[in-house]
Amino acid sequence: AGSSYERIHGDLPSDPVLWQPCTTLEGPPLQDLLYEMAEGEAIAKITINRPTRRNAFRPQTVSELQRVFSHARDDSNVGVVILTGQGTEAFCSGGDQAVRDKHGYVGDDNIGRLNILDVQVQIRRLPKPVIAMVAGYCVGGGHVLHMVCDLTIAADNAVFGQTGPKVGSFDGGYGCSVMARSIGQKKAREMWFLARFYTAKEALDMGLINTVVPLAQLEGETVRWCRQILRNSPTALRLLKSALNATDDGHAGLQEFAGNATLLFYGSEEAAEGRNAYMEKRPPDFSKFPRLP
Ligand code: S0N
Repeated sequence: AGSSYERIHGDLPSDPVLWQPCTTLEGPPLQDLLYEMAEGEAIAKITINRPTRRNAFRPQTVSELQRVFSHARDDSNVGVVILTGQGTEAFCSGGDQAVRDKHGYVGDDNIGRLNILDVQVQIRRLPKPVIAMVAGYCVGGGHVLHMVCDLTIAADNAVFGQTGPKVGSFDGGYGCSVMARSIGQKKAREMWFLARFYTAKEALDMGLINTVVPLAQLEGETVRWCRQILRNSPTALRLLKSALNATDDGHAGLQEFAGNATLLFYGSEEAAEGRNAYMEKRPPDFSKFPRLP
C-alpha cells in the first residue's frame, strides 16, 4: 500500500546517522565549532560548541563559521547543511557580550567586528539548503542565524526571541527584513520592540519555523528532512533557493539567480560554440540554435 510517491521512492530510512569529523577542512583545528559529515550521506553538520556561554559567538566562532560554510559550499559531497548548537540549552545566544566594544566584537587582533553579517550572507547565498536545528534558546544574533537558514526544525524546548533593545543592539539587516517577510510587519515589530521570548509552538504558529518535535526526536527528524531533500534534484533546489531570495535581495538576488542561469547556459552547445569559436579564432556559428518562443 502507501502513496504512489512511497511506492516509487520507498520509505525514508530512519537509521541514525554516524557523524564523522570532517577530514578535508584545511587550516588550524576548530576551537569553537564541530564540523561533521554523515557517513555515506551528503549531510554536513556545523555545531557551535560554546555551551557554557549558551553558544554565543565571538570573532573566533564567526571566522570558523566562515571557513566551514565555505567548505560545505565547495564540497560536492555535501548536499544539505545542518546548523545547530552544542547541548540542549541553546542553539545560539547571539554575539558574546563579554567581548563587545564600541565597534563590535573583539578577537585576538583587538579589532571590533560585526563579521556575523558576512556569515548571514554566506548562508543566504549558499546554493544548498541550510537547516537550523534548534534546541533551547535561539535569541539575539542567534535568532537571526536561524532566520537566514532555509528551514528551521525546533525541539519543544526551543525559545525564540530578539534581545537587542534590552542589551543595546539591533540587527536592522536580514534581522528585520527576513523576519518581517516571515511573520509580517506587526509581529516583527512586536518581536523587536518588546524583546519578548516565544515558545516553539508560538514560533510555529507565527510562521517563524517549520516544525516542532520532542527534544529526543530533534536530530532524527532533521535527518529525515535532509534525506527527503537529498532525493530531489540539486539543480532544482539551487535554482529554487535563489528564486526565493531574488525579489527580497534586489540586485544581489538578481545576480545570484542570473549566476545560476549562466551556470546552466555554460553547459549548453550554444554557449560552447561561442567559446570554441573564440579559441579556434573563427567566427561563431549560432545558426543551428533555435530561437525558442
Ligand atoms: C540565552 C539566555 C536567555 C539563557 O539564559 P539561562 O539559561 O538562564 O543562562 P545564563 O545563566 O543567562 O547563561 C549561562 C552563561 O552564558 C553566558 N551567556 C549567555 N549568553 C551570552 C552572550 N550572548 N554573551 C556572553 N555570555 C553569554 C551567561 O553570561 C552565563 O555565564 P556565567 O555562567 O559566567 O554567568 C541568557 O543567557 C541571555 O539572555 N543571554 C544574552 C542574550 C543576548 O542578549 N544576546 C546578544 C544579542 N545581540 C546580538 O546577538 C548582536 C549580534 C550582532 O553581532 C549584530 C549583528 C548585526 C548587527 C548588529 C549586531 C549587534 O552587535 O548589535
